[in-house]
Amino acid sequence: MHPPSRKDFVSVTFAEQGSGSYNNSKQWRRQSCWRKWKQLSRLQRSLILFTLVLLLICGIASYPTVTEHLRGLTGGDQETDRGADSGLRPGIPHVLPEPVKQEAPPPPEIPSQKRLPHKRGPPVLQNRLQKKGNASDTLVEDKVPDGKKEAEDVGVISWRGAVIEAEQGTEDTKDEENKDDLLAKQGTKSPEESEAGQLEAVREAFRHAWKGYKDFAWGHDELRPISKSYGEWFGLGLTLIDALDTMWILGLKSEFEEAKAWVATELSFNKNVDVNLFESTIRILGGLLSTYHLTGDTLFLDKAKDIGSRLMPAFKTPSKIPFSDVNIGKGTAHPPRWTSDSTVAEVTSIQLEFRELSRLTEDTQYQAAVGEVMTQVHKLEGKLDGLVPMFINTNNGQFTHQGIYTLGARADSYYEYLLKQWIQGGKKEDQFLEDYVQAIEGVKRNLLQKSSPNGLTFVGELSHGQFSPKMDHLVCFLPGTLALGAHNGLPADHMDLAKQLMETCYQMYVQMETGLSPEIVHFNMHQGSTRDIDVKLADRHNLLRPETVESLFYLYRFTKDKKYRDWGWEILQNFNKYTKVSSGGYTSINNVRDPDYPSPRDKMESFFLGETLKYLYLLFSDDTNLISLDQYVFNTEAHPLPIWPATE
Ligand code: DMJ
Repeated sequence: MHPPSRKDFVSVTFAEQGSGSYNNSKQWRRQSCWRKWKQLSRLQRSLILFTLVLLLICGIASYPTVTEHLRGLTGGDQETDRGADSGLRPGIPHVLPEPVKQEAPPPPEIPSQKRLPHKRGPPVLQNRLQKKGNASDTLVEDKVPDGKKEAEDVGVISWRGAVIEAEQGTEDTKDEENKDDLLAKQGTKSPEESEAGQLEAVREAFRHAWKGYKDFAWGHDELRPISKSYGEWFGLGLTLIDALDTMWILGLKSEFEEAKAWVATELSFNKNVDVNLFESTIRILGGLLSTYHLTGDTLFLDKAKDIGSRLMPAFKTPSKIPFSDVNIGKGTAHPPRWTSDSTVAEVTSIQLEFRELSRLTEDTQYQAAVGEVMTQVHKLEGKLDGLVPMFINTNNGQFTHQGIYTLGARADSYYEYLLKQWIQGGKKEDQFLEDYVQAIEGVKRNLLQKSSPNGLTFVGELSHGQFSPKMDHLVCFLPGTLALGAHNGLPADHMDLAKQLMETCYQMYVQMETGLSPEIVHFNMHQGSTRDIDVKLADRHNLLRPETVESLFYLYRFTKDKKYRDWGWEILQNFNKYTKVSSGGYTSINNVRDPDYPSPRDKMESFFLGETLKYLYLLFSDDTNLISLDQYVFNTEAHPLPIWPATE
């Protein structure tokens, strides 16, 4: 017998046999399983089905923890404070009725090297991050602890996100057990650096952030420092414009000049692009107006007039309550896709800027448009002791989604702008003052509580009569605003409250393992609690927000109490330690509770340069004439606008 040729063997005999026997055995197995199943008694079959259903339910029950964590890691693409940030929509109110929970016992301390990889986020996200990033740009620890090894197995780079210079080291050991000791200790901590050294440290931080923006995101909206790229929101050079007056105030002349050249030659608002009315007003219009005032350069005034007039179509609504979005190229405006509502804080926090534009241009249309909004909101039903709901309808001008009251996202700067419009206009417009004072009384009556065990004063939220001990970091603007009010003659107890809330906002930083505050905290109120502050998994991120250092600036200016400066210094050091990216820029992070892996989000918000670093600089400066609070009022994006002279 001749052996079969190689061709026959492979293509006919072996291949057919192979595939045939595979299919046959699969079919055979299926049939045999089915036969066995049919041979079982009804009881046996029911038992097996019951067990399977039980397993399925267990699986589903453990799922929310994972999804919650996922939500925290992914977030919205544009995370600001108005809800687009947290992916929230009016139909899903941000403040859900939340019963006061029984305090769970504190979780046992897990040594960092024993932490499970799931704490660092799902592998799919980690991989994506790693691919986008460049490992060579992040500091890799020499010795990788066990926990890190696990993380690397699923594709995580060992990231610290920080250039830690010797003099920037900070105490990161937190005495979790003894909060009394902790509070006492923190009050006595004092930096060694001189005023000049601290000012230079802020300048240095700015230069580092600017280097990242310049190298990888020049002319774009936001730097993505890990991936060395940029993100676009409006496509208008948002970070550059937001940072203009900061550079001026910090004395960074060459940086300012190159940015100014870009504004002169590249910045055009004649673009077919949808912008958010509030965000572009506070960052772009506000930034250009303040830079005009500081420099006297009409380039910035001309640009301010251009963007201001292009935003006006937003006010063409049946109620004159503006739409949230404007196409500045087409001159059309519209609400978000899913509703005809606007956010209350957004429509009531554009007034300082448009009022100033009217004063400068002697064109009353801007002031009239934003004044109409305030007049209507003043008269509306649906407030609780001066506290406003979070949404307002652009068709009928009424509040919607009523019954929820917060000083956080979607309502915060309404209160700030009541006081600041009164100050801007020379303290003559009594309606603003009345509404502000009434609202602060409303806060005291409805939202103010103390935590346990240390009695931290905090501002919670109210949802349909139910109190929630939840406080956004955004609320930390309030100590500064209260102090500003007291400085302008409002009752002394506003200052007392400012000081108490300032302490609380500081504790939101210092009680975290990184010394940086999470986005949202929950306070414990039950006697016997062992700690004051809890943080949910989804709320552990830090976006480099300014509110606490903003308030520290006001408190220091008015009291000269050194501790506020010391607290700001600690915060700056922790930004340097956990958010500074070696190739340039700072990044928001996902987890303020994990100093070993804060988990970079790969985004530097424009307000880090526009606000956070500016307020830190002003905090460390003893020159009270550097943006005197008797001559300027800061808009909600930290752009100083002049207080109008008494003669006007
Ligand atoms: C900034 O855009 C402004 O400070 C605004 O009022 C609140 N959100 C960010 C900073 O957190």
